[in-house]
Amino acid sequence: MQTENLKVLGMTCAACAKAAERAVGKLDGVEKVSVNYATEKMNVDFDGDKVSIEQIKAAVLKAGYEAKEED
Ligand code: 9UX
Repeated sequence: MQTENLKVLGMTCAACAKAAERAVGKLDGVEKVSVNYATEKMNVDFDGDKVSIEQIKAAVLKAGYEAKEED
């Protein structure tokens, strides 16, 4: 299991954070995801053998937001 912190751009309300969480949370291999609307941060625990950070970023983009690696 690995953990990553991403910056999420484009969220305009707290429900956006929940929508982004749902989009990432349904990916196979994602163990746990939480998005903080106020800080625009996503913390995601995932199995790198099943899902890549690129796939996670793509899921966020498809949901209407943009995730960036910056740590
Ligand atoms: Mo946050 Mo609402 O976008 O559609 S403004 S979920």
